[in-house]
Amino acid sequence: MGLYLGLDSSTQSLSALVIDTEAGQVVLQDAVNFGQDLPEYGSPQGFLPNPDAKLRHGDPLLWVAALELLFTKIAKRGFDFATVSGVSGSGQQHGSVYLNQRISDAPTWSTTALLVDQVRPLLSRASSPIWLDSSTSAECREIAAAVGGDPVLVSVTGSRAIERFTGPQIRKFWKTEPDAYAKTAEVTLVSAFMASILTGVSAPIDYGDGAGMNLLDLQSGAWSPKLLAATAPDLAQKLQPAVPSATRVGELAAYFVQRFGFAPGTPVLAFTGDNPSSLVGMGATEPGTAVISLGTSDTVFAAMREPRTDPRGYGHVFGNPAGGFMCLISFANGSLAREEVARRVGLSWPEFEAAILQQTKAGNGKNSMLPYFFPEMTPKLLEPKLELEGSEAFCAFRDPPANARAIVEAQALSMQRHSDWIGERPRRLRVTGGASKNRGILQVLADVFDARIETLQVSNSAALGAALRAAQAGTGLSWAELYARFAVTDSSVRVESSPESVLAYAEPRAKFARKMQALGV
Ligand code: XUL
Repeated sequence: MGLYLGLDSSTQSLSALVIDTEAGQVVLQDAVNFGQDLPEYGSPQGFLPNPDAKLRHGDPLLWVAALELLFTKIAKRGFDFATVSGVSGSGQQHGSVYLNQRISDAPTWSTTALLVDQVRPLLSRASSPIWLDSSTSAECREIAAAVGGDPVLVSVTGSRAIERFTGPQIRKFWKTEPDAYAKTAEVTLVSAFMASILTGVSAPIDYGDGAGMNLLDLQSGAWSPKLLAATAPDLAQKLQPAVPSATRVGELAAYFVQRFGFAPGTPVLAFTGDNPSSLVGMGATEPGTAVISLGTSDTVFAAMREPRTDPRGYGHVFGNPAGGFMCLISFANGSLAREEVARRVGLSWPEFEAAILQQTKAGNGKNSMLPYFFPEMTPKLLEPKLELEGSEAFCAFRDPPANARAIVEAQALSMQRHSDWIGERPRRLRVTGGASKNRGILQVLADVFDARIETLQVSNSAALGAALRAAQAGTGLSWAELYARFAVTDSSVRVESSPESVLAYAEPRAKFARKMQALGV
């Protein structure tokens, strides 16, 4: 029993959550917003702005600075880090960090200098391609061709070659900056990078996040030699091994003990991807509960009863941190697209919610939208594709309520269509992420999926999942015992589908399918 710290390094923020396993309580939550709290890194939305919508890189030093700032902020609140018995975390998936020296071989972090200043000279690439990057189509084709086609990739890794996945990104780095690639001693993921910073040693990559690299052989749990060879030379030497998510990767470096007062020897459990971590935080590591996470990306994921793959090629199979596998479908046009509509029609969030709940009805009076403000990964659209169909005012973004409902209906219809391969139709959906507070969005999801919607009392499921994983390893409590204490549904939120609205979606669903077919996606 004790206190366990979970960290989540996501696209726009780094958050921390501490649970007390004995009291069954979340005792601390805090966060650093990259754009607002660290404006000097020039990343208002968490990544480096680039006029080319296909190019999306983040600054790894920003993530390190955020860690230091977050711990400083928490310490100022009077929290005693010495009470923490274990740490784990999660990171935005697929993003990669390139180091000219393994962290294990780098000098021990000194307490007389800031961490960012000690990490800066270790980078062999100043920026990190992140999951929003879609610039590697050529590399995807090359990797797939080298191993015998996408079906081979799917059978080995659970995914076809995907632009944002790490393997194609590594290949692009090798092709465009061969000297910098040659100087790279270690390639790691955001998750394992953060674990390496905390421990001061090169942390291995877990099966949850490692499966998002187009490199992991899901059956053997090892990097596939064929895929390593198809990706870039000498890659095997630059990667840490892949390990089960429950692996202890080290203990907190002396730096954190001395600067923030953590107890010496505090264990650190492998970090994982934010989605696998949320699977734990939502209490959904057993099959039967599908989760929808509404964040910068929207994702649909669930533990898998039997390994299946998406015939359309958009979905993925990742390691389930509690063992076995999970499926995941990810949509790039999530909150950034909702925010774009709200901005264009001048609605605040409460107004956006009221527009859906009070001013419009299921089916939106035949006003509909293809909601791709940015390149999309599900379905695969390398160029933005925004199409409005309906009244003149709606098409000109002059019907705020209908415009608000249209983006949400399109997102829900897309999530339903692209998760149909999972098999069982979900009767119960657990929804998390910032936008899960919006009852209007929850109602549309309930009606489109014809399912009951639940949310949990703790909304930061990725950080909660990380704290729960650290606690499971530290206390030996079962997942069921931990979920009973922490993955508790919010009884004030029970959104049911309405039969009338469910029927009203038959036509929009068919229309959405026709549009997808016309686009060939
Ligand atoms: C998952 C994905 C996104 C990121 C967001 O495949 O690309 O959900 O993990 O952080």
